Amino acid sequence: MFSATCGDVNSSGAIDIVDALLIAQYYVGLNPSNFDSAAADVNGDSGIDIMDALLMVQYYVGLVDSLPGCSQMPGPGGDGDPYTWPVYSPGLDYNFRDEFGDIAMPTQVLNDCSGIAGTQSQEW
Ligand SMILES: [Ca+2]
Ligand SMILES: [Ca+2]
Repeated sequence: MFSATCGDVNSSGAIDIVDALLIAQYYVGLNPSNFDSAAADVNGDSGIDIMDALLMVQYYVGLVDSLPGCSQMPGPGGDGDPYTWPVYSPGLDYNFRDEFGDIAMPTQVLNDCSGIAGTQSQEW
């Protein structure tokens, strides 16, 4: 399910206890009004049953922080708009020696650490 309103079965704009109740009503054969069954499979098992209603309750009270059947969901958190990263501007003007003075050239290469991509042993 890739609905932007996944979990919000009554299209109220939020996931709350009413959505859980409507899923439960749907499951027991009632025909709740304003019920969007396309948004109801919140555990992603391709069916709508009481497990979806229980998961909605758990999500609503904060016992779980995501709905596995939903790739996007309204409710706590962001507004759904993609984040725009600020422009990267490497304008750093910093002279190490101004702060720390002259430091002697290293005399050993310590290569006993993991993740070393390379060493600098000249033009210090
Ligand atoms: Ca709702
Ligand atoms: Ca389900």
